[in-house]
Amino acid sequence: MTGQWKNGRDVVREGSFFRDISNPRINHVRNAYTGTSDNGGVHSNSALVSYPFYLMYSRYGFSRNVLAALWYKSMRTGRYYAESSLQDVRVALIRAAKKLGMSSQQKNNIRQAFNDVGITQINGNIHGIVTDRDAGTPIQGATVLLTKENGTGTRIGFETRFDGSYSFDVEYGRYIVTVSKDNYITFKAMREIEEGDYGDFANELNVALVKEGKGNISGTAYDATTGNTLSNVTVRLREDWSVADPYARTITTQTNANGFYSMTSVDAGYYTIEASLTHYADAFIETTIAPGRNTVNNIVLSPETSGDVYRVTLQWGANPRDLDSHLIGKLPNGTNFHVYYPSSSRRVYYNGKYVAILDHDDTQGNGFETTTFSMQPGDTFKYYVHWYAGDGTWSGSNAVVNLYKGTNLIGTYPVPSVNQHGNTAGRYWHVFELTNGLDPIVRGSSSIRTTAPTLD
Ligand SMILES: [Ca+2]
Repeated sequence: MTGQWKNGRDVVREGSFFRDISNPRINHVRNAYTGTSDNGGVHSNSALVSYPFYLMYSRYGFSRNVLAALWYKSMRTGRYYAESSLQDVRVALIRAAKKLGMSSQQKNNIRQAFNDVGITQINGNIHGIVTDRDAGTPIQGATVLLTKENGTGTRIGFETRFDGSYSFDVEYGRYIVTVSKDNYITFKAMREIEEGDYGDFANELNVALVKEGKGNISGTAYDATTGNTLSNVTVRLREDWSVADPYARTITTQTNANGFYSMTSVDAGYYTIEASLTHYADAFIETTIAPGRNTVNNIVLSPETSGDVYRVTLQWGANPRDLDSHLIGKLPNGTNFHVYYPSSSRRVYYNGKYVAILDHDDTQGNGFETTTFSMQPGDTFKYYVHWYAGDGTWSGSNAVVNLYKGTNLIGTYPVPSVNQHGNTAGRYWHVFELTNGLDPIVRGSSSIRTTAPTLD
């Protein structure tokens, strides 16, 4: 590409071309073709997507190679379908830039190129329910505030509704979410909201407020695959949920020879547990210490694996007694596999190599289950959790699923906020489906249903 931006110049007569990408007739949404010919002018209106490419090159200093990588990535990870809008392209490119590790400046330049043609930003959504941790009842009239993390202003407030719910549509950014209410300790968490975080991508943050007092926290650290306890794990309790505050109060301890740690008489509040041990992926757990109670947070650490191995861990609280991990997919010969607890179904091999192994399962409360698997390009696997037995509710299970690729944590899925027993709400938690490629595409459809997912 040496400044040649004329589409089709080699296939039509000398000196002619179809469209000049550097100077298209349709260069802004306001002069888009809106008639019915050519299926709504798909060819001439396509300039609204190709012109930002040119602007990123000519106006915002992206190299052609970077743009090629960006567009390619967006095609692989974007949510494109027949009804995709121009804004979906913008959202897909920003998501791709994020996956490529581009800087904020580069992402802003992408946004600017789309603004230049009139494809403006769309908001993302965050919503949740605020409850009293002790009583489990919704809190009406709690103040939920969203403040841009860099402190440059955007500050949006909301009072929770009668059912404790709140919902915001906000522009992209990293936000500090605070939830306050008289007589309760103020809650604080960092959440990143990206453009187009709607539907399956919407952010859910449920908050159970506690009152002042002292509580204890304890737990045991385990190897995710062997189930053995781990000693000398560094366990750091850090104030607030995932807020990058260098002045946050921290308390640090280590697990003993039995893998056990405990901290007593800790101020009630909201904390992030950061656990680390050499040759294991770091683990992060957002937790709450309630006054007069002992909070149990076991720590499940995933041993290092090679970069193309996936591992999924499921952890849950005292109730229900027994949740089960299920992984389904197709083998290269077209037959289906299903990896779960029966001894004959714990391992699947293909051509002498393993596809998936249920490394660890539990049948009692405060358990964890681990499945390790490898995928071929283009494979799609689905992961779900079955409520096998026990009391309580889905929300009260405190279940969380973590997905690793190598030592990178690529997804965390808290259980959906369904305040019902599995018998009432459904016994199947559809957690995610994963399509393997240069970049894995994970859809966190996360919902409770009455039937298990099936393979297409
Ligand atoms: Ca189980």
